[in-house]
Amino acid sequence: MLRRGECGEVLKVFLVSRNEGKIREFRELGVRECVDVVPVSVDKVEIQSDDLTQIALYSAAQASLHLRNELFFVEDAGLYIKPLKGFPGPFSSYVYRTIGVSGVLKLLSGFSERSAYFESVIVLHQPTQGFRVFRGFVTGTISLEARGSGGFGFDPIFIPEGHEKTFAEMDLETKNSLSHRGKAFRAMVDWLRTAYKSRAREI
Ligand code: ITT
Repeated sequence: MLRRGECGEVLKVFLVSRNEGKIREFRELGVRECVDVVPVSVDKVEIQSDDLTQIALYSAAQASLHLRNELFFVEDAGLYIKPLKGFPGPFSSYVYRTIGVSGVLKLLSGFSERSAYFESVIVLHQPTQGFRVFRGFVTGTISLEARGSGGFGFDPIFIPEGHEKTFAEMDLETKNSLSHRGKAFRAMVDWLRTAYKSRAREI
């Protein structure tokens, strides 16, 4: 997928996830940043906690039992809706599977204040150096009805600030340029580039 001629040195990093939407987005983000994001599925239990960082750190620790010598990352993300006091937040995956987009819209019926944000927490594992956390946020509002067929999860009801379309009405590149996930990923890549450059200087 990534050719050396276009990118110079391509960094390869494994992504531990089973979420196809998330994998698609990270792969595209990787192509832009000259990082080959290789999805891998590992048996792990997702703990319940009201803290995304704790969930992601626990997932990364479990994955490291299988991928001890690999550069890999996991991501945990959630949608926080202000008038619902942050719900579903860290429970987004469960809420999406149970009441779904239409259930969330029902909970919000009658609310004129509909502000919300997405948060992404990435935990990077570096062999011999342990874990490092990167975060990204995007603020916006919850639409009055579901719109669009792109993306995944709550994308049809999330309108990022300064835009009129929902994430599900945008193409993958546009969503990635604005999203919580894109911001966390670019922070990780910036850090990796600096870390690898200084290591190369030491050698
Ligand atoms: P993993 O295998 O990577 O853990 P997952 O689906 O369990 O996949 P998360 O716990 O991080 O992933 O996701 C929580 C849920 O939040 C996800 O299932 C979506 O419903 C929602 N979500 C997260 N990021 C989203 C995004 O960019 N757009 C829409 N919904 C999102």
